[in-house]
Amino acid sequence: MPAPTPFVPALIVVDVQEDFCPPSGALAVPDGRAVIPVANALLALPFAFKVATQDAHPPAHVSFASAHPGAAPFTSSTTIANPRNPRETYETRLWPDHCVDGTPGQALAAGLEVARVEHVVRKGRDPRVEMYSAFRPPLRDPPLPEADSGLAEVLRARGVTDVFVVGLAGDYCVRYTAEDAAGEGWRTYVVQEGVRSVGGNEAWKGVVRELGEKGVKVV
Ligand code: VGL
Ligand code: ZN
Repeated sequence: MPAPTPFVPALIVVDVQEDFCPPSGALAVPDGRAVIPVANALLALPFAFKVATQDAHPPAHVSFASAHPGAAPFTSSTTIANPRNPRETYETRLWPDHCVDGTPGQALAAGLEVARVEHVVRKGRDPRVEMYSAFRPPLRDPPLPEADSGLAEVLRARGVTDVFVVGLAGDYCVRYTAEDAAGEGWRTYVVQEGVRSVGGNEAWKGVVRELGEKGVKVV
């Protein structure tokens, strides 16, 4: 008989934080609080490893509209360059100030069962770059090791084979976290009931297609 395929599943709960939850969050995702019971139900299951991520920005982070004169949150964007290679750039949307160090909005959302979380990743800490993915910023030519979260190494050290993702926001941090996980070679699943998006259901439908193209299964 062939050896059974190893199955070592990890759960990543992405950015379930007060600032992404209505009604009070600075960058409230529509219906965002609805992901909390789903995340809690998954956290109660015997995943081999349970991770939560936290968007954790310093004041005046490059993704804040307030850091760019004349820019408006949600509607403006800016070009971010790789600090080591001015020719590598990407466009990113600008946001209200959110998840700022030392503010209550950065906290994991009330009611999330954080006691079951074994590892917390704080991301977006480098003031120069946006980082939606829980793994690393999109600037990779050359990569910026100081902005890498180290999560890939932690998952590899645990022998993880499969990654399950839920959280906020589906069209930003969930999406790029799942794409990077699949790109690292893990079988990757997004549990749709546990996701809400900045752009609502319409935005999420488009993301589902793109995730499929990157090898991520939406379940
Ligand atoms: C996120 C926008 C800005 C997210 C983080 O967690 O999806 N979105 N920062
Ligand atoms: Zn952010």
